[in-house]
Amino acid sequence: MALLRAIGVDTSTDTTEEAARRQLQGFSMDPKYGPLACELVRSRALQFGVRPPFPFSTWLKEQEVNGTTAEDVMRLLHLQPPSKGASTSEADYWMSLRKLSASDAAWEMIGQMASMVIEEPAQKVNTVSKRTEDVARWIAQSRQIIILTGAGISASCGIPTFRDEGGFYAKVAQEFGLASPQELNDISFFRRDPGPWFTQVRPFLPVKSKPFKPSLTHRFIRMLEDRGKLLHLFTQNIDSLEQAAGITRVTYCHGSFATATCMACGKGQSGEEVNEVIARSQIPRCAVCEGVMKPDVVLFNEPMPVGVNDRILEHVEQADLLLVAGTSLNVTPCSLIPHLVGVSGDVPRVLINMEPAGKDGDFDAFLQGPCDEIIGKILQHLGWNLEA
Ligand code: BV8
Ligand code: ZN
Repeated sequence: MALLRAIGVDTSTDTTEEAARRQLQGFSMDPKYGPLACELVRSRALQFGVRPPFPFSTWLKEQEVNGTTAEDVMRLLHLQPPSKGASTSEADYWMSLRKLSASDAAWEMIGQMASMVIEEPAQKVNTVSKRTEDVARWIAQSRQIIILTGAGISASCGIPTFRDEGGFYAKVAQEFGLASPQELNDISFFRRDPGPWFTQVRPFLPVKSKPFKPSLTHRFIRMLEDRGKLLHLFTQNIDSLEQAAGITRVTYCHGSFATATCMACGKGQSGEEVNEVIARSQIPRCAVCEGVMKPDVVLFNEPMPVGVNDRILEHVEQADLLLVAGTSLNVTPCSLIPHLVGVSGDVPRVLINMEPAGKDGDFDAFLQGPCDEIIGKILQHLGWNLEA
């Protein structure tokens, strides 16, 4: 009876111990299910988050009798399968598995080993590979689209991304000899020495003499707004290209260079003049107290701009589609948006990115590649005109 309960069989009606035994015996004699009985029970137990109700050695014996290879046994257990060409033989792996099966805590040990092995890839594993047609259909049917963007959507405008190989952070790390370039983007580092941060932001500073042009992806978002389909854009970017594209339903989650604030007396100022000073390789100073003027972009361990978290929570409930583009989803709270939208369970969530991103289960579709290219295809399917 306990065994039946452990695998989620309803035993609340008058099942006797004897009847339960008969049910299990019938199951084990079934020519189709019997030879896999242990594996079927183990996977049910896994679904219910409980320990399989028999020793690991019993399960392993069944696998051995069925002629399963060590590689497949490891895969079933979510352990690292033996790499091809490794000198360890099939017999060696079986020996290790048998040794493990001698322990009473074998299931617990396997659980721990599996989470150590799958934790990192599981964060990056994505999802159903849908076709652009499917995503275009979702867009056509939606009226409340939430979009989350990151540096990848400005890559085609000549602005470096942060974490890609050869990206912005790699250059910064090299230039300033830092183990972690993130350190330099931390507010405490800026307070100690603002110079390096001003040096590193110079390449993508929005200044009149060197205006960047919005990408096709920016213009597509504007088009969604014009067509009454954009509920809200949450951008992590600080290049102000949303403004250049004329998008108004937007939250600059990590602030922007549009304004600046004195670190000493709190006086605010428009960013235009401040940005010109930074572009001339100088440190901008407050007209009142000579304190350092910091552009209102959010550094690590600085609070989010007032209202951002509330706006996220308010909009995730109203969305009928989520599009995420050009972000590695490494930074909270924006990285939580896919999960938050997913809570309702019936809103499609799409990732358009060069590489997988986010946590397992964050997305229903992953369109891999340069976002302008993918958006171009989506536009074709929608029959909407936007010059490349
Ligand atoms: C806050 C600003 C309350 C300026 C940036 C420990 C665990 C978990 C969280 C935390 C923790 N300790 C602290 C935190 C919170 C912290 C955080 O998330 N840290 C992480 C990194 C561990 N967050 C904060 O501090 C935030 N504040 O939460 O307040 C609080 C306070 C204290 C402690 C706790 C809570 C503030 C975050 C502000 C971040 N600001 N910098 C500057 O850098 O100079 S971060 C930086 O990352 C940029 O701003 C950027 O917007 C952001 C996100 O990066 P992405 O846009 O995703 O760029 P990335 O390069 O990573 O990826 C680009 C992607 O595009 C890649 O995937 C690539 O494949 C793809 N791509 C490239 N080309 C294309 C493409 N895709 C499509 N097409 C292409 N063509
Ligand atoms: Zn001041």
